Amino acid sequence: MGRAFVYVIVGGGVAAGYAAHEFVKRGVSRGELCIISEETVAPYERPALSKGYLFPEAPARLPSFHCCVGTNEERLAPKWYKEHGIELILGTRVKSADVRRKTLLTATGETISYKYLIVATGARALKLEEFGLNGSDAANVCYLRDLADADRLVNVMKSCPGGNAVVIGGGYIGMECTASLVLNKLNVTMVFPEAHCLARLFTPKIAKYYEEFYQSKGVKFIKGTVLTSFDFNSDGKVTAVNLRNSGKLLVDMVVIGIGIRPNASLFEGQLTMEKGGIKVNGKMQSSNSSVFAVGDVAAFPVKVVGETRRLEHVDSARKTARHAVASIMEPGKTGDFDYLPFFYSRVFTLSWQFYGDNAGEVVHFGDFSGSSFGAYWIHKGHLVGSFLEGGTKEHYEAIAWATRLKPEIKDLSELERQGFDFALSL
Ligand code: FAD
Ligand code: NAD
Ligand code: ISD
Repeated sequence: MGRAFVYVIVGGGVAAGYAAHEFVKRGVSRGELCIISEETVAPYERPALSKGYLFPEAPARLPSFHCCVGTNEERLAPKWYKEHGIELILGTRVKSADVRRKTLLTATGETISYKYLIVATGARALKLEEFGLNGSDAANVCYLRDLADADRLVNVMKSCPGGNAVVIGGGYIGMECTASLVLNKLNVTMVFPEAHCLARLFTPKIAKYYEEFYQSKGVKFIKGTVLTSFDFNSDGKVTAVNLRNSGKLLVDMVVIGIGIRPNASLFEGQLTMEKGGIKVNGKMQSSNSSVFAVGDVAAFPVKVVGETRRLEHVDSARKTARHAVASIMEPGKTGDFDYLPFFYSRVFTLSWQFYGDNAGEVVHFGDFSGSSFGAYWIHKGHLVGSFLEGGTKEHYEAIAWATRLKPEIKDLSELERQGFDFALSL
């Protein structure tokens, strides 16, 4: 049994939702497009899962955060796909792909063929077992990647009000989940191997600000160590977390955020890979001309840094998806993707944005004892990255613009003296 479509998107997350929106904007015909997703719901804004979804009061729930509300555009509820003749095949995993024959085989045994394929399979959370530990299946151990994980996290939080939570990992999931756990009145200890939180991006000075803010909310930090094992009770629940050279912590629940792996295995040996993902060109086209890759799974040329990168952030998922559709539907009019990396986070009352690349020397500016401060990164004599906490929309636009311009910086102390005004002056 089989069906044939002109366009198939495998994966039903953020990138799939924005790609579908772009297909409709560009005039896809009824019956031409299908999305196959392992998830049982239509594409939604994944960032909501570690923020509004975990609020103790009036939490966000679907259908309120289907794509594309994250960019203040229309909300694509399941009805929207039906109205536009887009086949949404949900709760269905693609188990193999044959790019030579242009076919996908689903776990339900259906063969789906395509003329153009967009791979939007995102990534999966790394499990403890991949580091030689066990306990991921315990009832009070949580990960956070999809809606099912978020529901589980909510239930576990509710099962131990006022209890002790340990968060393993000092990255994005660790920081955002810790804030949500505190709002839900858990006592949280964060454990991570690095010297400070969000080491992928933050400088020690920036990290110190957030760590002190978190400490003011009661969060404890145990840094420079890793989990070595769990203690379990007779029900298989985790009762304690054992740390390397840092003792034991009694716990009611554990949240793990130790990074991701792109879901690229369907195409290994068939498409060229780079940075753990599918390598694409500036049109988001892979080494097979009928296959495009977008979002977390795609390694694409980031012109502004002169490198191929795989970005794990929502803005890049949205824009790579739109660009792939433009490349497919209007190849003559679509140039190479020219993207300025953009990351952001919101925790407690704090909110920051980052643009560009965090390479080279750093110049901090603003009031680190107040509520608005930032940093510039200067590489090979040019400003290549900018960070700002507590800005307005106009302030963020100013640092984005300054970063995009890559101005020459001759004097770091003069840049430090001008601080944020430098971005405003361009
Ligand atoms: P995903 O959104 O992960 O979608 C992948 C889809 O593919 C899923 O539906 C999955 O089920 C499906 N799939 C995978 N394999 C198969 C298969 N074989 N068959 C069928 N379907 C398959 N970024 C930010 O910039 N800011 C934020 O605040 C932010 N918050 C986040 C909060 C959380 C909790 C998480 C997990 C991520 C967050 N991110 C954030 C990152 C951002 O959500 C991702 O970069 C983005 O979702 C990537 O989009 P994607 O479509 O590539 O992958
Ligand atoms: P991450 O890469 O941001 O952080 C992983 C963290 O895991 C590291 O900082 C480190 O502290 C820790 N770690 C690594 N190995 C470890 C080990 N052996 N033991 C203990 N800790 C270890 O990944 P994440 O926080 O898991 O986030 C998952 C994905 O979700 C990422 O792609 C991230 O970009 C995305 N996300 C983004 C946002 C945002 O942009 N605001 C928010 C949430 C999630
Ligand atoms: O980009 C985002 C983000 O941070 C969210 O929480 O999209 C979602 C939506 O705004 C939630 O409705």
